[in-house]
Amino acid sequence: MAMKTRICDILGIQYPILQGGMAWVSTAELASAVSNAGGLGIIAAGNAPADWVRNQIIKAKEMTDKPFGVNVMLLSPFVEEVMEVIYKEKVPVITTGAGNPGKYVEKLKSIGTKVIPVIPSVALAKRMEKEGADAVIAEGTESGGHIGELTTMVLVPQVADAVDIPVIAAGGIADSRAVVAAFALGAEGVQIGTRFICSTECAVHENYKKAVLDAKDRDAVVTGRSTGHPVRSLKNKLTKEFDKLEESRASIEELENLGRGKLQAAVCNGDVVNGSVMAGQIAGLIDDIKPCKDIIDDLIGNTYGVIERIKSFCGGN
Ligand code: TUI
Repeated sequence: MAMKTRICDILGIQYPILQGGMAWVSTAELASAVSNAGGLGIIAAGNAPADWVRNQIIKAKEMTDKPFGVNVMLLSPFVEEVMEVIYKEKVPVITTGAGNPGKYVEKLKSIGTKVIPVIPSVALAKRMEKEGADAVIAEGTESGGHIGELTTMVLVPQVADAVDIPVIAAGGIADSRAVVAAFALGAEGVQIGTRFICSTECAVHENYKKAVLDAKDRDAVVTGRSTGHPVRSLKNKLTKEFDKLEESRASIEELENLGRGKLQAAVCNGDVVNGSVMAGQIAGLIDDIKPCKDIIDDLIGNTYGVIERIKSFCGGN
C-alpha cells in the first residue's frame, strides 16, 4: 500500500514515518534499517561528543543510500561541535529536541539540510515556522524521555491549525490505529520511538527490550518534574529513588547527579533496575520484536483496514 504526504516529498522518503531520535538507542544500525525500509531513520546525538556523531553518520552512509537524519539534543554540552559535523557531512535532515534551534536554521538551510524541530506547544510551532523550519514534530507527553505537558490528542490538532508547514505527530504511536488517528488530527507524518526499540536491528541490551515488552499500561512514569526537565521512563528502583529524593525537596544538582549516566547503564549494560529505561506510555501495547521493515509494513499495511472499520460506522441512519 502507498501512503504519500508532503513529508514524503520534502524528505525524499517512501512512507511518512520518522524513527525517533532516542539517545544511546538510535544508532546508525537502527537508523539505516528504518531508512532502508522506506521511513526516515534518525541517529540521536544525545549528549555524545562530535566525533561519535561523525562516526555514526559515516556508518549510516555506508549502510544506506536513502536519506537519514540526526537528532540534536539542544541541552548537550557538545551541541556547537555536533552542528559543525552536521554542516560538514551535509546531513539531509535534522530534528531537534529540548530547546529552540532558531539560531542554526539559516546555516542549515543554506546547505540544503531540512530542519524539523520537536515542539511541545503552539507558540513554539508558530515561531519555528516563522524562522524557516520545514516541518514540526508535535510531541505529546505520552512519549518517552524528556517530555512536554500536552497530550498528542490535544497538541496535534492545535498545531495543525496554527501552522501551514506539515505537522508530524509523536507520542503514543505504535500501530496503524494510532497512525490513522494522527492523520485524523491533522498530521501528515508520524514519529515513532518506543516501537523501534523492540526491533531486531536496534542494538540496545536485551534486558532493555524485555523491559519494554513486559511493561504494562501504567508502567511508564514521569520523574524530575521539579527540575524543569521531566523525563518518562519505566518504573523501577531508580524512579522510586528519584521520587523519594524529589519528595525530600532535594536540590536540582542532587537530582541531576542521581540521573547522570543512568540511561547508558540501562541501554549498554542492561541495568534495568538502577538504570533509566526511557520509554513511552505505549510500551504496554508492544509485545514482539521484529525487523524494522515488518514494523513499517504493519504500520502502513493495516491502515486501510482501520479506515474501512471507521467507514463502516459512517453513512448509516
Ligand atoms: O528531547 C526529547 N526527548 C529527550 S532528550 C533526552 S536527554 C535528556 N535527559 C534528561 C534531561 C533532559 C534531556 C531524553 N529524551 N524530546 C523532544 C522534546 N523537546 N520534548 C520536549 C521538547 C522541548 C521542550 C522545550 C522542545 C522545545 C522546548 O522549548 C523551550 C524553549 O526553549 O522555548
